[in-house]
Amino acid sequence: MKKFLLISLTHFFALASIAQTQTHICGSADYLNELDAKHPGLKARVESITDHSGYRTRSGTVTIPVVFHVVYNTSTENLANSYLNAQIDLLNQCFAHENSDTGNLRAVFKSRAGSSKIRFMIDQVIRYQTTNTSFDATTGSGFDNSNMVKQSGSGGSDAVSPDKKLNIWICDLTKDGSDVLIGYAYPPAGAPNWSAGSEAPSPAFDGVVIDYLDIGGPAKQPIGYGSWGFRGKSLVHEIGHYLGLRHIWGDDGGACNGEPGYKDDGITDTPVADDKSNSNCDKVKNTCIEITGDLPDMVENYMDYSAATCQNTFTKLQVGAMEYVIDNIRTGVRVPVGITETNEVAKDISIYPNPTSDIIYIDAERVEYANLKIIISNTIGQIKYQTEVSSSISPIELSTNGFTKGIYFVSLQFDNQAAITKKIVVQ
Ligand SMILES: [Ca+2]
Ligand SMILES: [Ca+2]
Ligand SMILES: [Ca+2]
Ligand SMILES: [Zn+2]
Repeated sequence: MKKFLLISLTHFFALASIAQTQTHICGSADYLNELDAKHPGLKARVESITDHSGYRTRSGTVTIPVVFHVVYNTSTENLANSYLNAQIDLLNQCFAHENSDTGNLRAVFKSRAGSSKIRFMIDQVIRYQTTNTSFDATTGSGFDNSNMVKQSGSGGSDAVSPDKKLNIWICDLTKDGSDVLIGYAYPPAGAPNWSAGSEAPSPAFDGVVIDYLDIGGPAKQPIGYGSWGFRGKSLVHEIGHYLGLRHIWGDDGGACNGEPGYKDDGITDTPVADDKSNSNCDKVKNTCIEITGDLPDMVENYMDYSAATCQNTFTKLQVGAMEYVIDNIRTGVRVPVGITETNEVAKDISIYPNPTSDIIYIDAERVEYANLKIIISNTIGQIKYQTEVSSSISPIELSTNGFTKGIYFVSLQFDNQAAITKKIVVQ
């Protein structure tokens, strides 16, 4: 018991000292430590299993609908849609390994870089002004204070269909102006490499909580954008957890293979590492010697605590593990009915907010076309609105004023070729 308590305290001291240098911190390992403190020995039972899913189990793209809950106290925290769009773009680039900084990956890891078939689109944006000035995770017990952001009765916003959508709560996680924790996520129940009980305490808490300071991407830099590393990469890391990935150093407090207390991340193509990187980009370090094919520590990996400027890659087997989770565990998390998942064009388009009351935006920026015909029809096929726009307009803004409440279908026809239909709800 004392040993585990010591581990927990040590971790908190580390958090406190790292906070001063504003490092990339995620809470998921802390959650494991907390569970361990509550149930001594649980952490030790974390399985070390070899990845069994292989690379690229998917032939088609799967698109995850994202519900952004912007829970703000000040107007600064009420991030504009441009930040959310930029973040979604960055997610899609990073999960496809098409992000602009992939070239920074060292040659020795190039053959291990994975490109997933997982994409993201905004399903809806919920904005709620709270009287809570911070949801920092160091106040109170465990994540109780942070998880208040997920409860309408506690100054937060309730999850929307967490079995079907990825809920992401954006809020102030700072404490006294410092970032002690940037985000956290729960793996799903039954995820390989995680012990029982690591999942969210209830389905209503499933999803990701992330600091408003690190939402954005190249098209709209996060507010906290600075030299040390906010780049919108924290959400890539947290969604890695949501899809079952562990930290590459195994959350074992600094052990290497063969040493007492060693834990593996369960992914064979991420090199063994003793401990987390300290928010830097040390491409020289090789903390653990692997018996065969020894490699340096992979600081470019999203599941390290290296600087965001350093991170640019998931490995092939990490991709395989995430696709395994989306296809076998989080099987309900898919684009809603009305969206053609297999359509290669569909993944590059987002329509938001959805549901809407008076306006929709169509973001088709990533599709190459000259002219786009837009037709909005109701459920019995009556055309309520149609227009044609050129590719120079993005996002496309359409008013739904005058639409009676209900379900509509938005058909998008690009240059008289690819056509997709997406469902929207006017409320
Ligand atoms: Ca590994
Ligand atoms: Ca380790
Ligand atoms: Ca090594
Ligand atoms: Zn993490």
